[in-house]
Amino acid sequence: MKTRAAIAWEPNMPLEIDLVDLEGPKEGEVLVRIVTTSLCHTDMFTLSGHDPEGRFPCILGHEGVGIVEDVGKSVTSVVPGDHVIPLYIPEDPNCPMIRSGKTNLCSTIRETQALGLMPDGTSRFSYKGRQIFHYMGTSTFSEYTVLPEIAVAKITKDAPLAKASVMGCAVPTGMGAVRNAAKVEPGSTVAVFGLGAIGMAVIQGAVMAGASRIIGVDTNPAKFLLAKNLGATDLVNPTDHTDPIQKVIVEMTGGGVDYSFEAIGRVDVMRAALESCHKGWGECTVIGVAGAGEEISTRPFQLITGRVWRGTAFGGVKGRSQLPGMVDEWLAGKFSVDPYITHNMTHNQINKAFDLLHRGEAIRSVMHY
Ligand code: NAD
Ligand code: AHE
Ligand code: ZN
Repeated sequence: MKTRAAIAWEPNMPLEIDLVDLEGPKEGEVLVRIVTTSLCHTDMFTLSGHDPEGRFPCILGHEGVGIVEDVGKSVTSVVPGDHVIPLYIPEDPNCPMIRSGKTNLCSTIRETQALGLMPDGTSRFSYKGRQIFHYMGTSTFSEYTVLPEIAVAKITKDAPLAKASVMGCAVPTGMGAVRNAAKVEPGSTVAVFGLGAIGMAVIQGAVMAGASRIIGVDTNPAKFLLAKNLGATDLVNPTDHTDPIQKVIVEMTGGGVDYSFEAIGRVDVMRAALESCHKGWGECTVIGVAGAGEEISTRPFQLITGRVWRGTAFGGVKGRSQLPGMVDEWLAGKFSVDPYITHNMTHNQINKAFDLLHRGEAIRSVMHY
């Protein structure tokens, strides 16, 4: 079949909308019609050419929601008509990583996914006979996409598809980082570095966890109003201070925060976030994705004196067994996704979404097919 898709032909070039050939689902795969998709910083990061796993030409997009249109042989868990969220971290109950019970990092199809291919080592996308790579196993910037059955989470049909795309990455990543990685307790102090959608979801998660103080940090003060509305108690712009930001936060909190989160992808800020933590127990969770060749460093003394550095992908959320429950929480009014959606546009306007995110003007742009 043909599908309308935004093709990333090479790094740092605008995406081109065109009709692409898509092969139907093979055994264990499903065909999904994406209804809405939103733009995450990670798509922009890969387009920048700094992602060591970025392969071109490809169809980007990993934050979306859609409807199952067709299923391949042996698919049993979804049927046409089901509403699903594509998962860039699948959940295969037979995967040893999942069976360990210790992680959400399912490894069943990780190798081929990183190569931009389906589990059988081929791509379903092509353009005039030329292979186009998948991206993060999801490629939601195509109206129709093919995914392994283990990479779709079936959600309730009550969830409005016009808004649910942000449940594909931003919300579970930030909230999950608070709940599953840091395990923030009531009364904790929290610092959030980077107030994009991920940082905002950390704030929302920290409020829900009962944090007593939530310090939002961003170099773009345009982000402060939303962060405050979501529950940040303090807002700090590092450029307003001559001291390093970690010194500012340690002074503000009388020794450092209990939990910090880096949601930017800058290794210097990852260090600052660790060093903003309280001696003896402060824990820093890295969420931001840094470019190829980047490394983090600090004085080992920071760790010897009780601070902890950790990271998380997709907030530690297991997509098939836990994400549907988070969607239910949203629908039950435990939190709202509305604040994340600053822009709505058509899929044809996708390059505008990149511009808005790049300029720091959007939290999430939701694109409607
Ligand atoms: P975003 O671009 O919307 O937000 C980043 C924010 O960081 C912006 O508000 C920007 O002003 C701020 N910022 C930039 N430099 C700064 C600095 N030096 N100090 C303070 N603030 C600064 O991005 P996003 O979509 O929220 O994603 C954030 C990061 O999280 C990205 O690196 C993304 O790739 C990553 N991410 C990781 C996961 C995961 O599973 N680990 C999931 C989603 C996104
Ligand atoms: N390909 C990059 C790493 C990118 C990365 O860390 N991706 C996150 C999700 S970001 C979503 O917005 C992730 O899931 N990581 C776990 C995994 O297995 O990829 C690189 O550096 O090679
Ligand atoms: Zn993302």
